[in-house]
Amino acid sequence: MRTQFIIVLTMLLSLSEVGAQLQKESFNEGWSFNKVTERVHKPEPVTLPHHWNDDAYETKHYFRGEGIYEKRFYVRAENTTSQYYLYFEGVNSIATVKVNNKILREHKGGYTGFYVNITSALKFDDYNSIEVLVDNTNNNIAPLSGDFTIFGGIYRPVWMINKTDVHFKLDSLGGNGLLFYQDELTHKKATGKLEIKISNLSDADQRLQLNISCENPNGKREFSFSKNLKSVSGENALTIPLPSIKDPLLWTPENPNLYTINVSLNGSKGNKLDEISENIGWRNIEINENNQFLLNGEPIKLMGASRHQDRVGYGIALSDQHHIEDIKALKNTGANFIRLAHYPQSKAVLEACDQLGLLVWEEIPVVDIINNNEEFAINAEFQLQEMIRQHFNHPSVVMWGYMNEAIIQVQYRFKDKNEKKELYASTVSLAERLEKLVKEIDPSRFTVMAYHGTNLYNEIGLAGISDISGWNLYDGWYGGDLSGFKSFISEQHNKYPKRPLIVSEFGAGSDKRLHSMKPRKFDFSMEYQQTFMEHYWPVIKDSAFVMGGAMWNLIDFSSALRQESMPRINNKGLMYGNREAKDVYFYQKAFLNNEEPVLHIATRDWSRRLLLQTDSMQSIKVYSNLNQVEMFINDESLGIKNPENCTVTWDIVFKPGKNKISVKGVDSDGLVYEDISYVEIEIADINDLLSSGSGININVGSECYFHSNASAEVFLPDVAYQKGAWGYINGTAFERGDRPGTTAEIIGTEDDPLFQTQRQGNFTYKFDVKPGEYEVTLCFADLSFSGEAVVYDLGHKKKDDISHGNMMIHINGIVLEKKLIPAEIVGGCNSLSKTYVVNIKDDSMKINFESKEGYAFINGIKILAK
Ligand code: GCB
Repeated sequence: MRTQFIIVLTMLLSLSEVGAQLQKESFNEGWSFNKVTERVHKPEPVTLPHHWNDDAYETKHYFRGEGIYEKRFYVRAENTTSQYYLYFEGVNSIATVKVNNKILREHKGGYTGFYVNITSALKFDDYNSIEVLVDNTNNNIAPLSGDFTIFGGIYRPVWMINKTDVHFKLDSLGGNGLLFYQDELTHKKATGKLEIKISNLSDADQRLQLNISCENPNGKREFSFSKNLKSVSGENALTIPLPSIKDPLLWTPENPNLYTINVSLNGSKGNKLDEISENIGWRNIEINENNQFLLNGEPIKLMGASRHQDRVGYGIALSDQHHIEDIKALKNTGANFIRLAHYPQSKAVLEACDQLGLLVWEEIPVVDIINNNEEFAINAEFQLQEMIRQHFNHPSVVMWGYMNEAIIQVQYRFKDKNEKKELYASTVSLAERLEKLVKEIDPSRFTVMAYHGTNLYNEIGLAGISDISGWNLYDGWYGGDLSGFKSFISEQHNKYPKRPLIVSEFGAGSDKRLHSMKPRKFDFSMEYQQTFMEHYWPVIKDSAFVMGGAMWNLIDFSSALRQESMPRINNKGLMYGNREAKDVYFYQKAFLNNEEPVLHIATRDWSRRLLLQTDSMQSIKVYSNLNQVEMFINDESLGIKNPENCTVTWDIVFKPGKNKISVKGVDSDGLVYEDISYVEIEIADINDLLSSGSGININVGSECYFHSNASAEVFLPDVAYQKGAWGYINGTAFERGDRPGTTAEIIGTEDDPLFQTQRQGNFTYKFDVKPGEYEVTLCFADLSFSGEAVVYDLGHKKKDDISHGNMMIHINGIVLEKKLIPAEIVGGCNSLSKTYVVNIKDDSMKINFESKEGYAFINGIKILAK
């Protein structure tokens, strides 16, 4: 035992002799977590990062409340350490940190990191306890609401940082003591300076030495120098000009050249006290008189996407690798721009943007609802200061945002004119404060705000406060049509030609279960999202006055309040929540990526197709940035075509069964590329469907094919009756305004899209089946109850015409229902499926729906032969 002790001791001594010093260690292990509800104490063991809102994927009433994280940890008295800090990378939303029952810090803001010096509360050579009370209730700090889930928890890593009394200052804004300022930059020369803050927590003044060195992207030392200084007890700040660098390698998205600055702090005996190493980049950013963004003097159109930070299965408790994977996926599309919506994101994200070359718009979560009070405003300022302080040194960041759609709630939710006026005015004055603050702390970057598509922003004087005006535009999705996009931005430019304009959002939802040969606005088909994106990107590219665009959104993300086709998920992603790319991802890639050849058969989202006879000709789309593409079906050439707008289509009649689609493309150097995909085709024939046991399933009221994950059934688009087949006679498909169906969530089913459309009136469905026994399932949801409107859904109208459809249903004269009122059985917007077994003696089956009160309706039909 004794010998072992001596060996360990010798190892420790020899480690410190070679200068090894523990600087920080993870503090993520061994916690217990307990929700503070009804005072029930049921702690569960957790490892950080952790969040408590898995329920946000299930219900819009996800838990917003308090949670307590606790742990015990041992602290040894050490010579090398005298100050102990905890660094929390992110806790949503309010954190109160207590060590050994002493409150050391309260931090308000869920998306920025913070330090806590815990030294004064520690017991040495003993166990200590820590308790972090976390609160994600709606608490008068931004965000109060938004189209994203406000997950609660200590959801980013925590570190224990060991320091001596004298160290680089870990400040109350989460700064690490080092700021880099670029002064002058040309292709020939780069100059800059460092602002260094040192905390001397000892009582005495100290003689110190700073050693500063810099390596270029190739690892070559650019300079190295030392500086002696005397630090007084307390705070010390100094600004140190850096030696100029000759022929600097500039940072650009194509060549994200990073220089590393190393700063170490030594005591009078040459002992190392602290060190920091930061990556910096040399780049100039300007906006010219044509409102173009210039990087290093060259115009660059900013094109990319926004990104939220959650991931299915993990919520927001992500690993650095998770973050990096997302940023790589965006870079891979050829994007040069990312909007970190709607809040500051993890250090790993910013580092990845620096390293991969993405220009960043980062913003604070002042979105949606803005409280008109001083506490809210002061916290917004604080979050802004923290964000800028913490991410200041990242060359990728080029603009700071501080508001998103700041008047949307006031516009739609408030009725009183005077109240509206007051709230508009207070929003403008908050914007002016935030704008001023950015300009004070970081005049080197631009400010930006995102508005939704209304001139109100101009009228109330909010537009134009920031350097850049961002417009979130959804023409052809929530409202209007695709052409409205160009008209809107042109109108803005004509009215305000001096305002730099960026399209801060544009996107359309898509659900892998929905496919359409006639894609239309708000049908959530994969195909409409493609149509939408194929329209917007060229307009952005071709409109010289537009600085750029960030599509909405890189990945489907969690938004617990959202309903639509996939409740709880905003499905406007280029990628699914599991990070699989949708076909539309390759359109964006073909459109933006000039470096890498793209050749992608856009059939991956829909590889098994049960088709109506009338749809047996399929338009097969290929996304490519190559000049020529040759299509082969089952190895037979269909000829060569030239993509336009990175898109080329062939109309193909497939043979039933598995079909091989292959394409070859040639680039300008004559290199040949290939892509292969398989589609499985079945043509819906009434007899085949019934005899094979698949049955005839109809997605009533919709032009979309619906693939149910829940039942593995395919529901065919609703069609008018044709002899020898099936279909409706009379009635009308339910449209809400100019969109199909409702966006309200349907309770009691996962097949929301099936139940969200219906046929209404007095109508019949006729099936030309042979006599025999059939199982008929009728799927109902009374949609006259509108569900709760979500404010982002600008086209959603509240519905008051409650009808409580009351209907009589009979099949070939047999009465199935005399007086069926689905809403009375299950409630409005709830699913009700009823199955009836009937014996058909005639040559066709006719299901009659007759209104008794309100209107008769049906949302889905399934017919199976017994
Ligand atoms: C917006 C909002 C964003 C929403 C998006 C949408 O304009 O800024 O937070 O998620 O629209 O999908 O509706």
